[in-house]
Amino acid sequence: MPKETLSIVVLISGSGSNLQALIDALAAQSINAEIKAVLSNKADAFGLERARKAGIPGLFIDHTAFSDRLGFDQAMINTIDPYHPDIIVLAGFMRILSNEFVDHYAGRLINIHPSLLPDFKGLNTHQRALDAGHKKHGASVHFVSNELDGGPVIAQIEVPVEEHDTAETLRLKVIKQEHIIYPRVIQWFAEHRLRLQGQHIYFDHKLLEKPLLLNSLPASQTV
Ligand code: NHR
Ligand code: GAR
Repeated sequence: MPKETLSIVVLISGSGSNLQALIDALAAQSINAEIKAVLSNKADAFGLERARKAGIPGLFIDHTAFSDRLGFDQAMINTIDPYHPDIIVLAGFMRILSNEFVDHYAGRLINIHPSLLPDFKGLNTHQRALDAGHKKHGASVHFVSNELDGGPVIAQIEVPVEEHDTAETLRLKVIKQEHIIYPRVIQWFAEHRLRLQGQHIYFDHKLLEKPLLLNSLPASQTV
């Protein structure tokens, strides 16, 4: 029996280059998934234009119109739920989500974070990696839990920190890798290879002991 198409809703706040990478991967590869809607808390997010250009509804909810986080999060839930998404993908979404939102989408909510978690949770990760003198930096895809950037990590990709790097050159190196790693993780969801049970990730029905490190794979190969 053929499995149904994975329904995705993407949340953004800005440029949406990760959204674009996903749109492109879905168009180019045989991934059984469809982005149903893109939601932004910023009216001028370029990602909304990317969505509309791809024929995907690009929706805007103004977080400043709500007096508290819960009101905004409830409005997002009310907007997202009619699309019946199998997963919610945070792609440069910059608002911390309430426990109510996270619990509503438990096991279906993922984020890409520009550091090798658990290093450098929160913001300004590239400068902090430089300041700490780390020789390796990168990005992590994780399930969102109620601990900010603290949910179980699915996959990571590393980049070397070189002598000449600045926060901006590091950002560019990392985001290029994000565009490879995020569509690949979403492909695993579409193939039903990933599952969260409590705080444990199962990959191909086996407990994942540590994040999958995708560096070692050539760009063309899928796990
Ligand atoms: N929500 C929960 N509950 N858990 C996580 O792990 C989340 C989350 C919401 C977003 C992305 C995250 C990142 O990858 C993310 C993970 C925004 C902030 C932040 O401080 C921190 C982490 C992340 C996203 N936001 C400020 C706030 O007050 C606003 C900053 C701004 O608007 O520029 O929400 O890094
Ligand atoms: C990405 O580097 C993503 O990892 C990061 O913001 C960028 C979004 O770029 N996310 C966060 O910092 C979340 N707090 P994009 O809009 O071009 O995909």
